[in-house]
Amino acid sequence: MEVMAVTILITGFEPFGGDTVNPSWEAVELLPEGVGGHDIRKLRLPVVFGRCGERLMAEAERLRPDVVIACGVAGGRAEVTPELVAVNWRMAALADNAGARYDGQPIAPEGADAFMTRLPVNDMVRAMREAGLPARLSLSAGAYVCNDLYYALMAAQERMGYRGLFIHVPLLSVLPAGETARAIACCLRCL
Ligand code: PCA
Repeated sequence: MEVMAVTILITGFEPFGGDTVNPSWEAVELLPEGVGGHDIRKLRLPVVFGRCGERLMAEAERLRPDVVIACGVAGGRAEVTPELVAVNWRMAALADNAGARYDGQPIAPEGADAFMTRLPVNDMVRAMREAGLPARLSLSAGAYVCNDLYYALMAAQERMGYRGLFIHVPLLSVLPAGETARAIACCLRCL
């Protein structure tokens, strides 16, 4: 099948919470410059509420990608999990890398309650499983910085003309970075 080659901006996060590496960036870094004919651009983001989305939008304004896929680590998970939903909420016990902590409040008081990705997440999960990789669809990205980024990404989707998605990945002890990179590449080939 002929697929249309697109430009994909893919992001990973810096370490946080006392860790020295973030598996999301380790995996993104391992991706080749091109996957399935698509042009891959990479960006490492700070684990800071608000600022992560601002950085991402600045790069998206510059590159004008067709697709933006943001990745982060989810400590307790055993699978690579495309996230269906971004919610308008900040709530986490852990402070971000700038020391900010939120007990439960909207990201954008006037904004939509939630956004759902329109990328083919079911196909992605199937493709990863067929490649022998652990995968499932997730219905919540939480309410820490990953969800914050996802919300900012999706809130700008129409204006920017890209399609967005967030993918949570496991710890390196659960899935080595090379395997996670292979899983992300499976997702990119579904575009
Ligand atoms: N994971 C965190 C933020 C950065 C990251 O990699 C999260 O799941 O919110």
